[in-house]
Amino acid sequence: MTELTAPKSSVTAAQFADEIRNELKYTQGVTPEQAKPADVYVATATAVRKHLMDSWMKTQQDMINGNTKAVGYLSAEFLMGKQLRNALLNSGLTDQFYAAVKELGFDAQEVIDAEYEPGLGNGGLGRLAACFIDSLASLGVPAFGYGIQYRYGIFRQEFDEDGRQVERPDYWLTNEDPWGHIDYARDQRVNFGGEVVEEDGKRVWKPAWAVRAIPVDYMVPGYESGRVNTLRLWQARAYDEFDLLTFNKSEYLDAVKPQVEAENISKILYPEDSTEVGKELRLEQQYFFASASLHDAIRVFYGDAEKPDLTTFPDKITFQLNDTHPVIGIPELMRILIDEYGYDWDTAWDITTKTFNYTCHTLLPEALEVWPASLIGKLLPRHLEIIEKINDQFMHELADRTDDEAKIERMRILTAGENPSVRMAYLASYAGSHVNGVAELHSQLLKDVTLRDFSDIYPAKFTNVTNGVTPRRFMKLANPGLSALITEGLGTDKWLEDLELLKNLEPLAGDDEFVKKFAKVKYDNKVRFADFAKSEYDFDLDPTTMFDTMIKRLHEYKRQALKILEVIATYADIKSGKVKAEDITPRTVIFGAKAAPGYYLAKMTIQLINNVSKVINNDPDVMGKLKVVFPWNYNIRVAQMLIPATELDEQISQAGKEASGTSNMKFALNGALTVGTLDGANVEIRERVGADNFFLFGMTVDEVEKMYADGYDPAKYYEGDPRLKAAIDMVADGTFSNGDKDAYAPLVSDWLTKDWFMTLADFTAYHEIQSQIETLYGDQLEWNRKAIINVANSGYFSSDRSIEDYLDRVWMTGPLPTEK
Ligand code: 8GP
Repeated sequence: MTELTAPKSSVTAAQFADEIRNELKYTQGVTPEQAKPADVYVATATAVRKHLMDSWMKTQQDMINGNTKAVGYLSAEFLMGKQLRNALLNSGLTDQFYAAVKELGFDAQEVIDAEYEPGLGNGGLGRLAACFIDSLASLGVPAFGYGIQYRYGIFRQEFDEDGRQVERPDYWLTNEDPWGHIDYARDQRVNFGGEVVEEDGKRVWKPAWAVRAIPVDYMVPGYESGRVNTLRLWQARAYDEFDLLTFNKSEYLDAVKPQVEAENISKILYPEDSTEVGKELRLEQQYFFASASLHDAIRVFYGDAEKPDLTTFPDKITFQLNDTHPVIGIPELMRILIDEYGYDWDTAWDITTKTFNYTCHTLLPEALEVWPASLIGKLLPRHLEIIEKINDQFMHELADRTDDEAKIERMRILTAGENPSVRMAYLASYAGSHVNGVAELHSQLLKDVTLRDFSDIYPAKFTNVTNGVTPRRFMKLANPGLSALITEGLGTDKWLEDLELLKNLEPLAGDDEFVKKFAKVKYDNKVRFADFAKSEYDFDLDPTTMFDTMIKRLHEYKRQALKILEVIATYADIKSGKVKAEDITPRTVIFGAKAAPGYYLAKMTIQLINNVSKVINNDPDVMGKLKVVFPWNYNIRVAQMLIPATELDEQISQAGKEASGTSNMKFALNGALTVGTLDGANVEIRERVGADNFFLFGMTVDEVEKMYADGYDPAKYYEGDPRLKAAIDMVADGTFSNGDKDAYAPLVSDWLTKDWFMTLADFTAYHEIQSQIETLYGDQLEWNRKAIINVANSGYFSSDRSIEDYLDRVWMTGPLPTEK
């Protein structure tokens, strides 16, 4: 057997430079003199891929020939971030790259910048999927990420003159994509529409149209594991045969229509929008990638065998359903087993239920997908029949287990009545082996509230796996300064593979010299971000002010409104003379957020923040004391710059609404202190770093529930806190809209009459905690000690640990054997 690739590559810088030259010549057709940074980027990426090729092929061979169950991570989103530096790091070629590029006469940063960031995800769920496949490869677990290669990812965000969000298309594939290998030979046919007929006593699906699914393969190199997994993203293409008939009748436009429609399936990432339902194209996307991926896995493990023994399928691979988007894969596997391979229902059911597990990522009931049965029937008539049968079987099973008819009725997968619909979360909870939430509190709330009936009947299915983040990207790549200091402090860099080793930093929080070094790293990161913000956005940031950051999707439940109202209240305090500008801690408040294109109040909140920023940043009364900036188009690249520079991290959602959060973990690991509610993973972060090192405020889940039950009246809080009143009045009186009192009327009216997420009720507590924060910030040594304690105790939040939990609790598998 061949050896795995050595972790640290033995290639020299000179050799690597030759490889890049070679790619420039034979792939790009340019001399180094003619080459542009973009050419060098493509050439380097191509060279790195070649380095990974042996490990990639060997990992696949070991997986196919061995007995280690693989993991299939089915996800509609993979928010990968840029690949070059990560691939260099994981293949041990970083130093060689910098030296080689220099030798070739290029600026490494320009080469890195030539890569366009793919935005194939909306936010937390998509980034989590990317962290997970990194960890799977780093742990040496054989795995596939399966998703869609969208032609357009999440929109590029701009702000217009009035501060409004403008969505622009994201042309990420206009340039070369050296990482993705289009594998035409391993395409899959995905059928749609038509009808089901009875033939020889069998139900036979006669589809009306089909799409060709072509895999685009991305290598997923593990960090020093010698393993390289695959991210397989499907592209939709039309079949030529479709237009021929019409074309022959010389109706050209009609002839290409099906082509265009077929290719639309992978054209665009659906905007995250909890209010949006019934999108036919979205269901097409879901089925498209679920079906192609399941067929692909069968091909990978059983080749072209005509009668494979698919009862062994669950021993070959276990599929994780990343939220409800791939849940249509459940009836699809049933259909494949019964219709394509001739298994009986019970055997198919046994295989299917052993194959799937389901992760839920939300607590918002409106975010749980529900499809009209009529739509499923139109696009996937055979699947609707199968879902009906699953539902019947389920109803019988429930009748055996409980006498509670109301409960049975509540649990229907297929709702009763005139316009039935299919609840995808229920289908997944019934058919999946395991169901998990993404933080302890979230999993508890799933059991107690969202999926309560299911956890009553099937308690053993329910488990928790707290999210995590990859330290390779979010520490080593994002924060080289802190990474070097940690390695110095620990005397080893093994923490990148075993993040719990950070615990050993804790004693250093008592060492003033170390604390000062840590503070210096943070300051340098602030300077770095200020430089970036200047060149990228033309912002002037003062790195001696506190960097206070809130980055996440713009959503009412996350409560960016709470933050901006507190900023406005402080501004109002100074303007009215209640507080002297010199008495406040100078702060730079940084927001990053995209709002779903159709989310009216979220977009208005963006506009408000932008206009508050305009007014405050230009007011000499607060200059140097308070500044608000909103870098547009927040993405992974911005996150990697901003998180290491942040001192105060805002995690201020209404308790019981944020499933987990993952930026909270990234911040703690990069030495920011958190101000947060008892929500999502904040709870666990606080437990680990200690209550003294976390700024807790706000109502708890129980208090929130009680307030809903008692009837919540936001106006009472407006009247009760003069600072809050002053802030809201300022929004209403046109201060941030050139005197236009109507500009924010819908927002103001929502706050005063509805305020579903209780921003107003938590406002006073939020202000009080901010005062404590300012006091502590005055003692820089103490502040930084606490920041170090945060870093030291956050090793648990590595995605490596999350994956180990999935391996033990859900997937029941592990790494491929290594050969020594
Ligand atoms: C997010 C949760 O909101 C966040 O708390 C959690 O950290 C993250 O998932 C990873 O678990 N949920 C989503 O991003 C989400 O539901 N996205 C919708 C597009 C489905």
